[in-house]
Amino acid sequence: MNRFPPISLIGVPTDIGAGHRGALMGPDALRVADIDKVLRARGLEVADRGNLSGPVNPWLPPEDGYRHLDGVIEWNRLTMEAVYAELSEGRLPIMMGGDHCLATGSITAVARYCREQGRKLRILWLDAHTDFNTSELTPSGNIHGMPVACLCGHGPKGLTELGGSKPAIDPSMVRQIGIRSVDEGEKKFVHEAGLEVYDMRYIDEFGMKRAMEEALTGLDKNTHLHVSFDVDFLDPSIAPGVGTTVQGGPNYREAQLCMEMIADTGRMGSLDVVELNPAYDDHNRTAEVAVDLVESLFGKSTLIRG
Ligand code: NNH
Ligand code: MN
Ligand code: MN
Ligand code: MN
Repeated sequence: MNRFPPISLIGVPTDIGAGHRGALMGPDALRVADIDKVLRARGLEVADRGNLSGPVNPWLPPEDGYRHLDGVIEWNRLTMEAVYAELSEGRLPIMMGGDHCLATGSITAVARYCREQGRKLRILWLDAHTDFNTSELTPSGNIHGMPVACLCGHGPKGLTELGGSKPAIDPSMVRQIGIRSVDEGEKKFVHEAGLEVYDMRYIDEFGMKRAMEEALTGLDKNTHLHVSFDVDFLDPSIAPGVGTTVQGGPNYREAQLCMEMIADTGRMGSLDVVELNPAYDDHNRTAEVAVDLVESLFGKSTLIRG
């Protein structure tokens, strides 16, 4: 019935790259919201691999433009290995963060797997933020604001060379959706790099449908689609449980449409769900919305037109 490979849930409980504490509880909040059961109910095979274990968050101020660089590198190394292991077994990894710095490890693994398999890679970055800061540009030193830059080769060696000396990805592989908070220097760098951004102004003017049609253009049978879902992509009225809320995000229906259009491609091969922060949530409401949207990524649809 479904066309997805078996799924592996990988919990990565750390907030080492964030500016607020609490995202380390994200994986368990997703479990409490029944992420495994909901996917099994769709006929999918799901294995929960449990949580990775890495260094504690020492909660120190930034040094030379990076907060906790060594710890961030270690957690990303662990994440890369775990995600790569699942892909090599033909499985679809869902990396449950944890903060968004972890997408560096996750996507480095996906990019390596795609290179080895001779597959093309398209990355959908669903986020309020572009995460394209460097140590010179960052206003905070928080590395969760830097993973796209690191993946494109701009950042400290320990993160840019996680998977070898060449950058893991090229900016042309990335489509960013829902963007509405970009730092001044970061904005200039996003333009220089040529990242394709569907910001909230674009979504206001042309709608989520058009944004997603554009972002998904050019996929073919040989394309692996990676979705990096930062929960702060969503409007805070439906998703208060994140460290960095930004007003004016996609509402529930827009977010559903986004996920359903991704599901319709049948190309999703890996997923990150990051930045969920139960310390800021209202009961477990944001985790439940995130799981509901993940369900849609795997084919749940409100479409009855057939
Ligand atoms: N741009 C800000 C910074 O770099 C915020 C990043 N926060 C995020 N990114 N949640 O997705 O500090
Ligand atoms: Mn992010
Ligand atoms: Mn964000
Ligand atoms: Mn549901």
